[in-house]
Amino acid sequence: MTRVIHTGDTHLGYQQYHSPARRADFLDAFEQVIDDAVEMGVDAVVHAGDLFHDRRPELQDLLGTIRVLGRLQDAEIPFLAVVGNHESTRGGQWLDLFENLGLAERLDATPRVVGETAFYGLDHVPESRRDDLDYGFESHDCVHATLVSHGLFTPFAHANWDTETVLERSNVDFDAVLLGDNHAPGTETVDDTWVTYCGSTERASAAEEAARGYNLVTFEDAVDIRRRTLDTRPFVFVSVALSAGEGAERVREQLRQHEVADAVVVVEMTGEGEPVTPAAIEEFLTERGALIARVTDRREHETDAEIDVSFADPDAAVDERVRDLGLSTAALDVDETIRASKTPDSNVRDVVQSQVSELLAPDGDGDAFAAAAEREGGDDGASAVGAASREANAAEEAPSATDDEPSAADDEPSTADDEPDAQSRSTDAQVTMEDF
Ligand SMILES: [Mn+2]
Repeated sequence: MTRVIHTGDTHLGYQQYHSPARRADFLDAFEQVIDDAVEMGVDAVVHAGDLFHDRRPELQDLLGTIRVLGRLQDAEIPFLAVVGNHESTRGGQWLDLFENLGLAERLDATPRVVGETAFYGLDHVPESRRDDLDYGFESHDCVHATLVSHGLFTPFAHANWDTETVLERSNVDFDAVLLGDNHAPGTETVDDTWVTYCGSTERASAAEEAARGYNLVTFEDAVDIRRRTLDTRPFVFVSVALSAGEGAERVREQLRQHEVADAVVVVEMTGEGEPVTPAAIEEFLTERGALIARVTDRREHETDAEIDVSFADPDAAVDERVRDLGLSTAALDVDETIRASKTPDSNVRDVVQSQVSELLAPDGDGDAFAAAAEREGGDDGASAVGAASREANAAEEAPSATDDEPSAADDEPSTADDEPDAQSRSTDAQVTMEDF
């Protein structure tokens, strides 16, 4: 018998809504998973990618991660992981650092045996490089075998990676495939193999309304997958339908019926009625103790029906567009500096200027200005899946390049204004993507 926790998409370091408290929430959720692992005495914790929110976790995120993983190490529970799309870098992976510290093990094409089960890893591989994969794994002599991977696999929403093909082409017969990337949990069977997403451990976007959690997976005669929920930051979702003549007072009246203390409160206004200033409603909520308040007035947008964008998550639309552009590393770095939440708006201009100056310096990385398509051209066709996926990750610079999930986006819109935060910030910084 082998019993493991299957978690993923922990997105450590994500300062959602520019809130340090939210950043701490992501670490807290991860720590709860580790607490449970120690308490239950599981045989391993399996992490299916996106340990970090982006490619540049900061010292406080690394220290927090080391502290939490250290607790698992004290309990002698291995932490087995693959690299996700958000955290993937060109050089070494952050996971390699933890492996060097003895705090984690990177899964690959070689079996990592835990009890009666062989665990294999397949890092996230960008769509354009999947044809290179031969899904060759070293053989094992265990009762069970499991593949851990990160990507949007069928038959789940937003899928672009065919699970049936993976299973058919793999030379190992897997009992289960433990996945990350899709933040919505779900379990299905494909050709008699269990395929499951554990979901994210904190709400990485307001689209993730359902409770967050992880999977407890037991390999015995059969595979048993159970879901456990986590006690995360309360999110309060309120939709107020206004009738003719109604306005801000009606919205406040509805909101008074909700417990908003310490919560992230996401409000939408629909219907008709008088103009309402979202900022005033947000202030009303923060005065009542809400940690974060975001109010969207959907009434203004109801005539824009033909536009295929959800205003609840404009950053998802921006991510999709960025992916399509096939930008250079330099451009993606600029995009991350502008749009990610960690660089204060007032510093964006200076940070971008120094990033670009470094790259342009005589000893700088001139390749950073090559577009994604050019970078991929140098592939020498690695055959082993582990090597191929590591190389693919090494060449893949876009944390969101193949990420279709709505939750992949950064911050929520802060007002009813349909301009994502990024728009105004990039204007402030006087930098556009065309400059790169
Ligand atoms: Mn993710």
